[in-house]
Amino acid sequence: SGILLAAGETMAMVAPLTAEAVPDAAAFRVDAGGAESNVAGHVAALGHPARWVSRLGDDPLGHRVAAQLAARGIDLSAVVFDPQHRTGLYVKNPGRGVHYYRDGSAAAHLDAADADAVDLDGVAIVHVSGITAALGDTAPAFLDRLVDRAREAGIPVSFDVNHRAALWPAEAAAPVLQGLARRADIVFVGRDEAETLWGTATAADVRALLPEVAELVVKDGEIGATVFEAGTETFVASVVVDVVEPVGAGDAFAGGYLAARLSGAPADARLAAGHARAALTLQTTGDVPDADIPHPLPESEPLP
Ligand code: KDG
Repeated sequence: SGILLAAGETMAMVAPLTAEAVPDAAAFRVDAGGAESNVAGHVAALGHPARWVSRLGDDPLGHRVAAQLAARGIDLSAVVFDPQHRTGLYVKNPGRGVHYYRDGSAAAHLDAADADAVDLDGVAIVHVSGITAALGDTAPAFLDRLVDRAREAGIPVSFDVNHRAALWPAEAAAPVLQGLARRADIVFVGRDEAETLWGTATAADVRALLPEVAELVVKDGEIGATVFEAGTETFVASVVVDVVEPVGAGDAFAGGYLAARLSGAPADARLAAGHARAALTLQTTGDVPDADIPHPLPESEPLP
């Protein structure tokens, strides 16, 4: 099958353990949170080799993020610890959005030379996202160079559009994210996300906008997802669950889908695998399913 290589920023994520608001919550988890490493974690959990490439600050949160990702079975051998810049942080306020503390982070200093240093031997899929295109001055060049190198090596590029409105407005993001999608072989985009960016209403409209993408996956939340490939169109309905907190579900979907693709599964099985991972992730305030968190929280004990 080969390695899934994912690249992009991962931050320390602070989230209430239950779906309470941050000002009121009694207990929190501090885990690793980043779209691309989330995908790598799902792929690893499903039994495929996954590597994550990025920079972390050489600080306690950076080392915690690394430990958490390693415990998910992700290969971190290519991660650089940057002594000059901090690990980014993000705070999840369940049902109310996310707050970033990431300006000038170590990962925002990824650059084209970092992309040149990436070892693509044995890599079957390179997975990136539009978040990197919105980070700092040099990270967009990292993303561009990595996509170019994968294409030159004949390695399929998987691109999750991942427009983050807190990083850049839709008007600025729309042409950049469309251009990146055009250069990818596999594209994940939300139907509503595409509507915000490009004004498309239906999955078929998104297909009409991106006809050259070999494998275009349009996700429509709790309804289902459609993959367009080789003149065919396959729709599979989402799994119905009680949603605790939605952030991370898109990455879970991509991870499940890509793991199934590495196994050679057909379109309907790829979509079903995506929905299955998303369903698990929707049931936690974390970015990934609780079962994948290395340190189960002990029952509280009184002080001696
Ligand atoms: O998809 C989940 C991500 O949004 C989360 O992990 C944080 O990477 C992140 C980002 O930039 O929003």
